[in-house]
Amino acid sequence: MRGNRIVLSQAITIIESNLEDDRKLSAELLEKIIHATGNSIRIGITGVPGVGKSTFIEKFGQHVIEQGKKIAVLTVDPSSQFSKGSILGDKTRMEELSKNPDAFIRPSPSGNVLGGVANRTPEVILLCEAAGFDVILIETVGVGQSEVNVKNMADFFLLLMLAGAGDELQGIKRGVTEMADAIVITKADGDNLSPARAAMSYYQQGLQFLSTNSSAWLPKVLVASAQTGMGIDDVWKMILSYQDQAMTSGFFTHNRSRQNISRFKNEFEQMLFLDFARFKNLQQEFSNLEKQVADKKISTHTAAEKLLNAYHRAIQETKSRS
Ligand SMILES: Nc1nc2c(ncn2[C@@H]2O[C@H](COP(=O)(O)OP(=O)(O)OP(=O)(O)O)[C@@H](O)[C@H]2O)c(=O)[nH]1
Ligand SMILES: [Mg+2]
Repeated sequence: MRGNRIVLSQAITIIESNLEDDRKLSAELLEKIIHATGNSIRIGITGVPGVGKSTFIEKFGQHVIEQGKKIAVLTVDPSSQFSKGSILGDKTRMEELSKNPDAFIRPSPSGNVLGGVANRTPEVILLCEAAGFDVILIETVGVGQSEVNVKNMADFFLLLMLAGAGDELQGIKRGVTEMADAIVITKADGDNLSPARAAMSYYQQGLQFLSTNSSAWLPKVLVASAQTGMGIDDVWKMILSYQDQAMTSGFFTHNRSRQNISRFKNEFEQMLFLDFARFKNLQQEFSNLEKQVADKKISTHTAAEKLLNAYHRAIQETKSRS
């Protein structure tokens, strides 16, 4: 909490660890810092590979630091396949930012986490906040389930896009533009400037018809260049005005509470699942039922009920043994 970045890194490693001792330590750690968390703006950034996310963050991050802020950059990748590329790329693309004492850059853990994207970014965000970082950027690649995850942990969701290609051509999945609080057309420099401006008006028209969520915020479209720095300050000012509006309306707090509740439910589901998984003999029962369901011998509902009963019996048995 005194802002020691080495200690912060070590704490994150503990939070991300699946070792039993570390899980206990994590829980203690989170209890101790919880009162010092939440005092930040959490910004999710997405866009297809190569759109310019890392380069944008390099510029944007430095700009935000110039405004007196401390910024933490976290990345969420759908698979280690992508993260390998990003980590290598990010070392060069966030060179200045990574040297800045007011920035903290942490790539997502490599290696496979059980259940894919089950990483602990929401808790890592809390650690960064407790360490005094007041702008949190969460970068994700525009594929798969990761946008939804990031949307669920961010206050503001930014989609980076290129001019001159439709959503489908850019590989942006349906629904992602609808999730965005703002679209930024990137690489708006050189010959690309006027196509970027054209794309901006195109998307502005499209977004007009989107039903707004309860935040009463109308999604914005901007152009920016990480190369020239054009538009970077506009993006920051826009986010500040969002924060202002969402705080006044109460949406900011409401949205975070909703996110906390959903995280709580997810964690409970995970705990239930892990508790179930400790009974090795239930794995056999699980496979048997799977086969019966596949062969349409029993209904899925009955199979689920049988498994639940077997689980309850297993708990009962451990109790009577102890
Ligand atoms: N002209 C121009 N080129 C840019 C700009 N921003 C990024 N680029 C270039 O676009 C390429 C991809 O940029 P990255 O920042 O690595 O893109 P990314 O979205 O982080 O890519 P992944 O991490 O692989 O998903 C690099 O060669 C950058 O130099 C910009 O504003 N203008
Ligand atoms: Mg990148």
